[in-house]
Amino acid sequence: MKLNPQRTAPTFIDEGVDGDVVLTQSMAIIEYLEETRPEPPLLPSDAAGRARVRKIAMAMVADTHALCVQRVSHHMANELDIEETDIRSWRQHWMTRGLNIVETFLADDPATGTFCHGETPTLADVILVPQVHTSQHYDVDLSGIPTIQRIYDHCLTLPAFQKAKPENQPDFGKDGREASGGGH
Ligand SMILES: N[C@@H](CCC(=O)N[C@@H](CS)C(=O)NCC(=O)O)C(=O)O
Repeated sequence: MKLNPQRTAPTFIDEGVDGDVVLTQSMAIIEYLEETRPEPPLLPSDAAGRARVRKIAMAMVADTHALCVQRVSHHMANELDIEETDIRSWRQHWMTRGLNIVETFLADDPATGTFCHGETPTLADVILVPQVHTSQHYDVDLSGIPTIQRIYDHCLTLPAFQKAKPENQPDFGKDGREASGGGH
């Protein structure tokens, strides 16, 4: 609570010579890492490319993930008496819609490569992979997003993405739920 009054994951602490930097909000953290550890870059060198990468990421972070987090479903269940099956259907609706929109951003755009943007991973892939993982967890129909599926499958062949999987985190399963990434 002291470090992160919003009580969300992640909270990031960077130990610096002038004291700790404590950050929350994944986009702010990733951009901080980009500025403080610029190699390898997670954002393209051109402004239009950076805007495209941020567009893909924000369609997930702001327009999809935010509607499907635990505090939203808890409010629906506990304050609004909405049934679990309806909450599940709400989550599936917004996840399907968000991923379908990102699929239209990616499919047939020459800027899309092996990854969301070109031939190296960017902030867009860093955000997209956990959203696909979460959607699988909630049995979202992923059949209509072949470009995303291709990029997701490729990312998961890379050690950095494998290392970041929820089941490879030290707190995974500690409270009976998936602790990092599956908990939302
Ligand atoms: N926009 C925030 C969202 C943070 C967030 O909601 N994280 C989830 C875990 S993926 C969480 O803490 N859920 C707990 C809850 O909703 O109470 C970010 O990108 O960091």
